[in-house]
Amino acid sequence: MSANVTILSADSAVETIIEVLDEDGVAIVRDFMDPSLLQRFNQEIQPAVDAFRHYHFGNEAIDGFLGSRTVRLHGLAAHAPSFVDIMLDPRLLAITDHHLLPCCSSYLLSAGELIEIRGGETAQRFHVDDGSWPVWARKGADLLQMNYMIAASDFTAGNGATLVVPGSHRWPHDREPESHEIAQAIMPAGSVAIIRGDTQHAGGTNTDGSARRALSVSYCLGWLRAVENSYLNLDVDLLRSLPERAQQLLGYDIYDGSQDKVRSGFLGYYRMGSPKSLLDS
Ligand SMILES: O=C(O)CCC(=O)C(=O)O
Ligand SMILES: [Fe+2]
Repeated sequence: MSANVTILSADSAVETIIEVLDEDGVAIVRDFMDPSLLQRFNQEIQPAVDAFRHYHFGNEAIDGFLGSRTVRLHGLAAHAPSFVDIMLDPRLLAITDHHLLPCCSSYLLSAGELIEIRGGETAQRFHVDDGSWPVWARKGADLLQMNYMIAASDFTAGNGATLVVPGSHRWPHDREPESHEIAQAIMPAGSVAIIRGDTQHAGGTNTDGSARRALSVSYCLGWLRAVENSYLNLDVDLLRSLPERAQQLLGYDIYDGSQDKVRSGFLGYYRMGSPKSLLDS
């Protein structure tokens, strides 16, 4: 491992962050999270972390990817109200607007995922998160998603800090990284590693036994099926209590493809109207 990730300070302009992402496909911003908001998130989510039980698909490809010593939680808005404030962070949305709005009229929360890597976990295979959808490897395919890996605890070399491959967003889809091309997102709690959907990365190996907690917030093009099934993870009464922008990001709005660069259709009808009407009733 000898590559480096550019580390920016919290007062960096969104334009500066975007320049680094254009160049490297990945950037770290330190002190990104307000410490009291992060503390609130960690406290609110703890009971769900304690109650976590592994789900076994019985398929090595997916069980290995998710990790046998890794806690993963979805449905975060149901467990931690502070998650909603985090997913609405104007800086996250501004960076996501820049990357995804050229390819869709609106985007969705793809997943809000707590990823806590514990002692003995081994590294994930290198992958791109755009690889969730089969179109990603097609020549000229759009960027499909953006991932914000927020360090909810310190990310260290020994506890499984995310491995990233700067510049790999420009690579052919089947190129594998050599060790000198790999960097590790070592960063204190409160930082964020911003990873384009087409940049290679992997969860690291936890050799020292201290838990590495990430809050991964990802957004995908609005015409894709989101990775997390928020319709089932969150109940409608909770949705009714959220700000309208959060409702839209969680899928409670019609997708209007008539605004897209390549005109497309309307997606996500509820009773031949917008799912917003379910929240109003
Ligand atoms: O936990 C990490 O550092 C990376 C996880 C990841 O990339 C994934 O699950 O897609
Ligand atoms: Fe990933």
